[in-house]
Amino acid sequence: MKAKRKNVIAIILGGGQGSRLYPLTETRSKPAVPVGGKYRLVDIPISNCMNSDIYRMFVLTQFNSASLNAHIKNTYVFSAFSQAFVDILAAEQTPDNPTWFQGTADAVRQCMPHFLNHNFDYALILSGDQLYQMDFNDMLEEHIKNEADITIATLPVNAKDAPDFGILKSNNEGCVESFIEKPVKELLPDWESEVSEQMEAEGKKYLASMGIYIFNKKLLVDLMADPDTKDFGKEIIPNAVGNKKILSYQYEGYWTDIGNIDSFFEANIGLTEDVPKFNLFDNDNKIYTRPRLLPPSKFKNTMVDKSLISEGCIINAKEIKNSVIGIRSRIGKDSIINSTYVMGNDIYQSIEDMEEDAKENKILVGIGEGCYINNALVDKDCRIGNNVYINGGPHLENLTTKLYTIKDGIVVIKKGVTLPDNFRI
Ligand code: ADQ
Ligand code: ADP
Repeated sequence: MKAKRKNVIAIILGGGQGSRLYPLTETRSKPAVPVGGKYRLVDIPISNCMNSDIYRMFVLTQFNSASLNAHIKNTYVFSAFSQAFVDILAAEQTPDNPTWFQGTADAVRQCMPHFLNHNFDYALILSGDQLYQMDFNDMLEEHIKNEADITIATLPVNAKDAPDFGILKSNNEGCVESFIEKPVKELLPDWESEVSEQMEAEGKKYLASMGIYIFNKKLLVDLMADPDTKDFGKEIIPNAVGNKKILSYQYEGYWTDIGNIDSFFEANIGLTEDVPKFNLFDNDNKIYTRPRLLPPSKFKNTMVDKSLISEGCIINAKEIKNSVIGIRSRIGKDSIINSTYVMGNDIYQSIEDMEEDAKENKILVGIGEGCYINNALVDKDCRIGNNVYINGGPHLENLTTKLYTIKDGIVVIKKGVTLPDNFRI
């Protein structure tokens, strides 16, 4: 049976305070964080919805930012004759709700009046910080066929990763019989599930919630009536086990959470692999983003290996290896960039601007000459001088300064900062 797709709305949980992605979320909301050189985090769930023919989407975010607004407004422009939309719902103070979203369920609760302005039978609830390509139609079809109240997408994981997730057990019919949010290591032996032979061979014996849920509308409305439940993982799902029919929809494709600096870095650099697990070159599962109509990138004397170079770059670097270079990047001669994600720039500096900056001894936007940058994330619009040396790695302690942060050996240069000539990290 084909799901009635017109009856689905997607609710994308765009992020709480985003503290795990700090400092990338210092000045922007999490959905607006640039990923893969030319995309933003929010493009991933939106593209998955569009590829699944789901065209009514809400993005829930703790705070609204100009860049998120501009990105959504300029990207997801649909025909006036379609019902498609992407609406940003930011936490707002109303007489009834004086506070920010207190958790994922609270975010959905506070936005319920907006959802109820639309006709729908099913709500698809998605996280905003995951990298995956999934057709939600199969999941919807299973949900409808099995007459479930709630369906949770699940993924087999190993014992090391299991404590980071909601872990569940299901019966032979795939119905969830028990659920525990982020179990401590000691509890794990009780939570093994039967998984496919391949997953078993990889040691992935625990079924993790991917934080992707389908709810029947009436149930969602009922559950949201209780103001004491703040989170899906901590309260809504555990409370529903045993009372409601919850289906586990098992998925074995590539899926990764990119909610912290380490996983965000890995996911971006992972795109440079020979056959990346996340495929940007898939015609049937396109990742959409803003068409910026930028000129082609140009190079001079550069050796580029295993890297993604976005549009509109001017690159005179000596070497770029295992790196993702974002839109409008400028990299000076003799510089070496290794295992780094350079997010790029919001604007080009005109020749006049550059001359003006040079007169005032101001460092130009981009990366200067003779730099060495390794294991780093360089946020947008930085001005990095000449002969700057940044060598991230496990030898560095965690640290936060005004200009940069070091987390798990990854150096994150903050948005828009200036690093003077000869600066060393
Ligand atoms: P977590 O990812 O740890 O676990 P949570 O922090 O609640 O759960 O975040 C879920 C999503 O909602 C994220 O995209 C986050 O940015 C967003 N979010 C969080 N607070 C928000 C708020 N106040 N307003 C808007 N959006 C908010 C969850 C489940 C686990 C499951 C993992 C899978 O609870 O059971 O295993 O997801 O990643
Ligand atoms: P992105 O390409 O990363 O989506 P935008 O092109 O939307 O970024 O630009 C990001 C910010 O930079 C926006 O606030 C936009 O108004 C600003 N901006 C873009 N181009 C220029 C420009 N030529 N001059 C000044 N500001 C600009």
